[in-house]
Amino acid sequence: FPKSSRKMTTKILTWMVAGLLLGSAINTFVYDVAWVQDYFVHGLFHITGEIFINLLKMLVVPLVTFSLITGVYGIGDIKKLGRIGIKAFILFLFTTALAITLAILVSIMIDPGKNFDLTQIEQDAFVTPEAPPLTQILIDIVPSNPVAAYAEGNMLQIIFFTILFAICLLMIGQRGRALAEGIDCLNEVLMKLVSVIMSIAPYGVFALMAKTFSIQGLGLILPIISYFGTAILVLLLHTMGTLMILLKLFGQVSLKSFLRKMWTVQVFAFSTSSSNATIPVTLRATEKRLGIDNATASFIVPFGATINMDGTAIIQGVATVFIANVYGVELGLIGYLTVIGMAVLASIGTAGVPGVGLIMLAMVFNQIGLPVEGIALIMGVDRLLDMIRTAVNVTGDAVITTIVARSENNISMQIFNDPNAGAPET
Ligand code: DAS
Repeated sequence: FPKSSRKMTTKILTWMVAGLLLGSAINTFVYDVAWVQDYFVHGLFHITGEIFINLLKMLVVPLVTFSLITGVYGIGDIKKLGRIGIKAFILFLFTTALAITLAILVSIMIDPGKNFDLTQIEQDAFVTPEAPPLTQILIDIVPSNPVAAYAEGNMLQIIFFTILFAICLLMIGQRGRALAEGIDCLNEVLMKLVSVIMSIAPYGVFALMAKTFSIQGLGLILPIISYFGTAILVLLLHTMGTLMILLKLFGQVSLKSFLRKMWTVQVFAFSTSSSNATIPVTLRATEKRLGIDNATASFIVPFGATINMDGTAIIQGVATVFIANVYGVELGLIGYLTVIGMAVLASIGTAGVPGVGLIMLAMVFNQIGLPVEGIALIMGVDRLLDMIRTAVNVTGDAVITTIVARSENNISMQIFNDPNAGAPET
């Protein structure tokens, strides 16, 4: 495991457990002591936690905007988008939509967080806004004033306008290069900002866990375990079920050979929690071990790392059902359809760096009217889930690269089926 990532994971988990234990101790022994409430639970812990959540929310609009423009512009040439790009783009959206739909269906069946009686304080503080009719949601996707959409953080309108802007930037060719390079640099700045904010994640997680467990008590552990277990179950079902079925059906390749050659990529993604960081590893594996030609792999893999995040969409689906259950919110069919749309769009707009799934969760919650503060309940286990969902994200990228390469006959089945082809030097 890359040392930095392992260190960060250990640090977040340590502070998470510390916050959980301190909060539970406060809840058990001194919850009625006024000054503990005032100076700690609703003082230090509340302020620190809220600041950290605001830091996450602060990133959503610029992160989605610059990552989207960079990702779409990265296609390189609208003509190049052509057959291969269109096939990959459609498959990316299709698998992500399947992932989030599976997540919601399984979550509704398991119902993590149901009947957990969030203390009245938090439940009353939250009033479910009326969900607009689906026709209105569709009409409202198109911003009448994009500047207002950015100012208000209206994510559906921002994503709509940004994708349109990025495609037109691509279409003006050389004229747009300077602007594209500037935006690419802004995207780099945002990636750095994400890693800076993630560096204080341990303290944000500690404060949120300490406050949440002070109020809710140890009883909250079971719903969180049910959330974590549901998320892992869906991530596994999607990776070993949906993706493998699609690979067999449309790729007609040996699943055993694929998995044996891709597991090092999955381990690298797991340990870095970053699809972007794993791009070079995914590229090497798809070209040298799976036998996919360079042009196809070098186009689809980075494209997928930017806009294809099945694992992230799954977590958004499970987290939405969990938080809706805990806060007693009935989402209804419109609500779930909005979540599916938002999660697919959010996965397009999210860059492959650690922790962005959590940032995009704030966007999904905002859009469907769930309290963003609910993120506090699941933030403690998010780092572990980030590692797993990132491995799912890159697996999805590799599956679609293989399917498209097979359909274009841009893959050497001799290399693909050779167990030693491109094996990393021992
Ligand atoms: N860590 C992100 C990635 O690199 C996924 C996420 O945060 O959801 O794919």
